[in-house]
Amino acid sequence: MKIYDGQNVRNVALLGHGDTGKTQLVSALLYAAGMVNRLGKVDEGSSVTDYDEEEIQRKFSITSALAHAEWGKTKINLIDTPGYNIFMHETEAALLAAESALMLVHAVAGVEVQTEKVWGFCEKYALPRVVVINQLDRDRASFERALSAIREAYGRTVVPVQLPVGEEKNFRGVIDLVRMKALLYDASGSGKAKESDIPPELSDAAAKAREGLIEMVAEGNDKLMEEFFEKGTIPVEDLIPGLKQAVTERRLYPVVASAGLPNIGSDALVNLIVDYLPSPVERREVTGLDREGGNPVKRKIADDQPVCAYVFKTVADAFAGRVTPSPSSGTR
Ligand SMILES: Nc1nc2c(ncn2[C@@H]2O[C@H](COP(=O)(O)OP(=O)(O)O)[C@@H](O)[C@H]2O)c(=O)[nH]1
Ligand SMILES: [Mg+2]
Repeated sequence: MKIYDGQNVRNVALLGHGDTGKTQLVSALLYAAGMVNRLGKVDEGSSVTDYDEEEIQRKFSITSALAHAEWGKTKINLIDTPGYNIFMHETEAALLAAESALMLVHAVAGVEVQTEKVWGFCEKYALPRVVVINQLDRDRASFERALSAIREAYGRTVVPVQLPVGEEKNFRGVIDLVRMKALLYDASGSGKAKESDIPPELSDAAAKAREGLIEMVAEGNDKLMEEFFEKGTIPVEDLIPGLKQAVTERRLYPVVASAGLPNIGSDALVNLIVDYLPSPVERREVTGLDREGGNPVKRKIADDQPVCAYVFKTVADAFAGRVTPSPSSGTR
């Protein structure tokens, strides 16, 4: 088995209201990362994480499920969770195994009842999160409208790091506001972008959005604030670590544009997970109970510490009996 350093692992839960496209997005990310050889689809019963008969038949997730992607040196464990109210206990249990979350928001429906619920879970477990405005290819989808609903609900620390290129059936890519490049996806559904210049009609909007991002990254970071006042901007080599720090410290919640079904934005999102979301090592320590007296003990999370596991899910398999999936193996 391949061994990864703690700093090269990401445990990411996908959260959101039912039907925001979590299960579809997991399949899209796995395909973009080259982990599976076709783009699995919820509607065809071929998604990677809705594999239970009942889930395939009903076309929604009932339990949380694990899948993993390798991306360069990094192993990304994706935890797909159910979005329906009656299965929320599964979702909450999965969060104990995650250091961060992708919060999916439907580009047509905006903030919904379970969005608020799972946002509350993230607050409870102090999880850094990326807001994914998803299904931007749908009729009546609007990045701007969804974004203002999210900001109205959660405040100005929710800040775009991408803007969509096109919308509804013309949605074809994203602008990376950190590197100021357009990432365009073709109709093949590969999830892999071609990098190009920002389309001229979007350059003003992109420049303005970038300014907003830079200001938020600098806020709460004295060194960057000084640099910002001195130069009127923050160079990209300081912006990247500054943004990572702000995300990890939950001073900033980055927003991205996506559509899992046509697989648009996927490799950009995988890169973002690696670049900006924290590894388990950055969680630093956890509290558990000792075996003798049940007294609370703290354990550092580091590669040189003894193995210590937290079981967040056990499945009863008709053939294999009870199975406890580990993040390193996935459930299938
Ligand atoms: N047009 C479009 N449909 C999508 C997209 N993502 C998911 N869907 C559809 O939305 C429905 C719910 O998707 P699913 O992944 O099961 O949502 P979940 O409940 O959040 O896991 C399914 O019919 C999907 O085919 C997308 O990006 N664009
Ligand atoms: Mg699902």
